[in-house]
Amino acid sequence: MVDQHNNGKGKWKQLLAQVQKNELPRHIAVIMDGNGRWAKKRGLPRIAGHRSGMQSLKNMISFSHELGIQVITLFAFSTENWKRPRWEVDFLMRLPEEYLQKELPALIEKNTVIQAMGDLSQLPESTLAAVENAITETRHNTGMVLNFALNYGGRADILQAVRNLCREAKEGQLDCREIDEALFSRYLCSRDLPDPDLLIRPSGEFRISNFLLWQMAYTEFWFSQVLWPDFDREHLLQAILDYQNRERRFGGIKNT
Ligand code: V0D
Repeated sequence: MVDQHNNGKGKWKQLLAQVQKNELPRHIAVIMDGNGRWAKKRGLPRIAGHRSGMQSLKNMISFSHELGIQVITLFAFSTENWKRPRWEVDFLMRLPEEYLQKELPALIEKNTVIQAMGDLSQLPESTLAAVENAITETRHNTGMVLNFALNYGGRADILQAVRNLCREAKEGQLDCREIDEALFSRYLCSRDLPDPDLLIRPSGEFRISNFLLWQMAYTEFWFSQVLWPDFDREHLLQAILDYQNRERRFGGIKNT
């Protein structure tokens, strides 16, 4: 009888009870990895894994919204992902439209702000149009920020910041001695967002793969073997609890 409380649905409620609501990570970054492997394990085509990963994303977003997370940055497509087979890239590029067609009304209802970062100019026209429309439609919202990294690379981001700084210096709009961390941050494409507090990377990889490099200087990393389509609210709560326990332990000596 007692055991029932620890099964299935009970587990996440137990974890939720341990979470400190006033010390949630403000910004969670996620590398949604392991979709292809999830499909392969089941003898399904890779695209079935991506579709399942999209369901997992929906769940994570709605649970994060309930918890009161302020910003989520999702690594949806990296600059390296163009090297995948053409049919897979084509399929992936249709997902933003598919996702937004179904989810945008509910996201607007929840006061969500949709943002994107990366070199969007290389995206197919219809993908870009759907993303830009979602950004415009949610521009004046004030709730949770969903920031999609599309054709994003951390080094490329740093380089475009350097180029813009150099140009402004050359044009005499900027004195190089003014360049400090705060100023540099404002030239990155994450300029309006706080740095991530927590990075979640499932699927057993222990790398950051050219994701937010400058911005993750002090981020806590949470790695897990779970494949992204299997990532559920229990994993999210576990990641948040691990984050909170580390914050508690290192609270006094952070940023050193
Ligand atoms: C595939 C798991 C939503 C990761 C999630 C183009 C792999 C599903 C979006 C999306 C992808 C992007 C922008 C936006 C709204 C939704 C998405 C890609 C892949 C890469 F404004 N899911 N999703 N984008 N997958």
